[in-house]
Amino acid sequence: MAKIFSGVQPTSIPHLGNYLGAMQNFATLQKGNDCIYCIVDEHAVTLPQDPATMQNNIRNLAALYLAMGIDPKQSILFIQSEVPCHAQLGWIMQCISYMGELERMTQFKDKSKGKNAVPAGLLTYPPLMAADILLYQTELVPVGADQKQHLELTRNLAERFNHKYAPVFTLPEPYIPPVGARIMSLAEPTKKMSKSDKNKKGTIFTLDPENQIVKKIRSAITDDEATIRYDREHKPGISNLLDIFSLCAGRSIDELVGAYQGKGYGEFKTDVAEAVVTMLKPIQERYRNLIESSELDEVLDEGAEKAYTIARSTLNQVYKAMGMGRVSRL
Ligand code: ATP
Ligand code: LTN
Repeated sequence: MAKIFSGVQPTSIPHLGNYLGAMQNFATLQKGNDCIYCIVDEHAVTLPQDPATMQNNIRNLAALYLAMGIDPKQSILFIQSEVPCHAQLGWIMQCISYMGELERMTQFKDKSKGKNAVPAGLLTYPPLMAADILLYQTELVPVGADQKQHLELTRNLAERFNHKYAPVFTLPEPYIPPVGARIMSLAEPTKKMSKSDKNKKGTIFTLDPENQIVKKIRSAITDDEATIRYDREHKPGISNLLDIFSLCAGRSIDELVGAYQGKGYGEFKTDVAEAVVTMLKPIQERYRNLIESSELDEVLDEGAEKAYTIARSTLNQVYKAMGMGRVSRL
C-alpha cells in the first residue's frame, strides 16, 4: 500500500496529454493504495488568470476527476487553496531552496522566456509543488515526463530538510508511464501537447465534441513517407498518433504497426480519431451528469477536511523541528 499524491492545474480543461500521461493512472492507482488528488489553484495563479474562468475551471476539473474514475470513497480530492498548510510549507520550502537551482528548472526557463516582467511565483513554483507532495508523506507521484525535474528537486529539498533539522519527510518517487508520458502537439509534434498552446488545433481537450476531435486528428501534421512505423526522431507525428492510438484502444504499438502495413495515413487517422472518441465518450457523459450535481461540493468539502488533518500534522512536525511558533501550541 503506497501513499500517492498528484495535482492538476485548473488552467483550462485537461487535454489528452494530461489524461494519458497522468490522470488515467490516478484512477488505476487507487486500487490498494492511499491516494490524494489535488486541484492546484495556487500553482495556476503563478500566471495571471481571469477569476470567473478560474472558478469554472476548478468546478470542471473536479467533475472531470470524478468522471475519469476518482472514487471519493477511496481517495481524497480537494482544492489546494482550501488547505492553508500548502502555502505555509511552501514558504518553508522556498527558504531552504537556492536561487540557482530554481533558475535551472526547465519549466521556469520556458515559461519566463520572452517576458520582461517575470512573476516571482514562476520561480518559486517548484518549492510549492514540493510542499504539496511532502505534506502527505507521499511515496509515489504519478506525473508526465515534464515533471521529472520538479520531483528531483522535491527529493533534494526533503533530504536537505531531514538532514538539517529532523527526519520529517518521506522521499517521493515519480511514477512516469512508459507510454504516454509525453503526448505531443498534433500541430507541432516536436512540442508537447499543452493547454497554453496558442494553436488550439494541436491540443485535444477531453471535453471536445466528436467532430472537433475528428477534425484535429485529420489535420495532424505527419510526414510524406506514407509508411506507418514508430520512429520518434524522424516520424514524430506518426509516432505520436501511434502512442495515442495504443493507449486509447489498449493495443500495443507493434500490433498497430503490423495492422496498418500498406495502409494510408487517411485510414489510419480515421481509426485513431475513432479510438479517441470511444475512449472519451463515457468520461464526457459522466462529466455532464456530475457538473450540475451537489455531489461535487460534498466531495470537495470532505476532501479538504481530510487533507487538512494529514497536512497539519506534518506542518506541526516541521515547525517543531525548526523551533517556530510555540511548541506548547503544536
Ligand atoms: P501546460 O500544458 O499549460 O504547460 P500542464 O498541462 O503541463 O500545463 P497540468 O495541468 O498541471 O499542467 O498537468 C497535469 C499533469 O499532466 C502533469 O502530471 C503533467 O506532467 C501531465 N502532462 C502535461 N502535459 C502532458 C503531455 N503533453 N503529455 C503527457 N503528460 C502531460
Ligand atoms: N507542477 C505540476 C502540477 C502540480 C503537481 C503537484 C503535480 C502541482 N503540484 C504535486 C504532482 C504533485 C504541473 O505543472 N503539471
